[in-house]
Amino acid sequence: MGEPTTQTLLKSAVEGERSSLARLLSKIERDSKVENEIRTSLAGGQATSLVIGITGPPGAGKSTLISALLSHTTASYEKTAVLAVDPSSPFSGGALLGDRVRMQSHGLGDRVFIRSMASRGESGGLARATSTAIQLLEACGWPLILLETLGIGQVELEVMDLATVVTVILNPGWGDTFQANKAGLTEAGDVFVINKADKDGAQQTRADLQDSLSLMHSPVPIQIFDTIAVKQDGVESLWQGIKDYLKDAQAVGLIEQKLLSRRRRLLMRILQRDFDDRISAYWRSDRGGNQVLSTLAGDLTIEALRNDLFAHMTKLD
Ligand SMILES: Nc1nc2c(ncn2[C@@H]2O[C@H](COP(=O)(O)OP(=O)(O)OP(=O)(O)O)[C@@H](O)[C@H]2O)c(=O)[nH]1
Ligand SMILES: [Mg+2]
Repeated sequence: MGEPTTQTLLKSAVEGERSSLARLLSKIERDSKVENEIRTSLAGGQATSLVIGITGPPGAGKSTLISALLSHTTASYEKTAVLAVDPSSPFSGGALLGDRVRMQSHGLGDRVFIRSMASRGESGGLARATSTAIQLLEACGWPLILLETLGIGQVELEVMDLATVVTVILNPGWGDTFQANKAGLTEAGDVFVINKADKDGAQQTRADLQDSLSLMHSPVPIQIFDTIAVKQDGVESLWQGIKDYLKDAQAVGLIEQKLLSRRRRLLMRILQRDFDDRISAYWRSDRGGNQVLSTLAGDLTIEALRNDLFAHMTKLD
């Protein structure tokens, strides 16, 4: 028996077969052709799942907090998928495995699907295939997706594109250590958390954060929550706060706007990827190769090369 095709796997994943979903996620990570095929197959679908982005500096407690949130999220939405972007390879184990065990110690079984993706040096704290992975989870009927971004402590603009709501996790002392990134992180967030509130300085951090947030103009009130994720302290209030944010955002049309912008972004990415593939095909073709050589020799202008590329790229595969 040969390997099942991508379409066979997709059909079975959409019907609810978790192992097919897991295999497809591995395939789209490894192979951009498969990623394109999945995107194309799912292109007509609507963005309906809620994506909660969980971001913040390294070690802030993002994974621990996600783990603590799961019992609440599954009570509200029945099922929750977790996508955690990890700097290492998905096959290397290590910290990633630790995360998984921590998160899976819930006994929530079928109601939780946890997956990590290797960022492989992509900027913005996300892996290349993350948006396709979200699209796939959506098609497979996961109504809520928690997306943990890499804790790089930089502006996490990418996650803003994908998430319906961005939760920024900070720790006491944030005001002192992350001075340079303050503006970026405060801009990115819809809901803020001061985790490790058992440590000194939580009050001061709240004051600092309130200061930075007072400069923002959000159509929806932005709240700050204190949590001690390791003890589940404050986690229920946080979940209520996220739900309140979603309700307020829905009321002013912000959710619809975000879902639409996610669709637009996906569309743009598909076009960009196709465009890149075609440029590469032209570059490798006899015609393109000769035109490039002529340009390098100074016999052809770059403008002429570009015109030739545009004229011939659609004829190549
Ligand atoms: N004291 C205290 N420690 C915490 C709390 N929450 C998490 N930790 C600890 O902080 C460490 C980092 O937690 P993680 O959940 O792995 O943090 P993370 O943000 O996911 O880390 P990266 O993904 O590596 O950026 C772990 O040792 C946790 O046990 C808390 O509320 N209080
Ligand atoms: Mg983590």
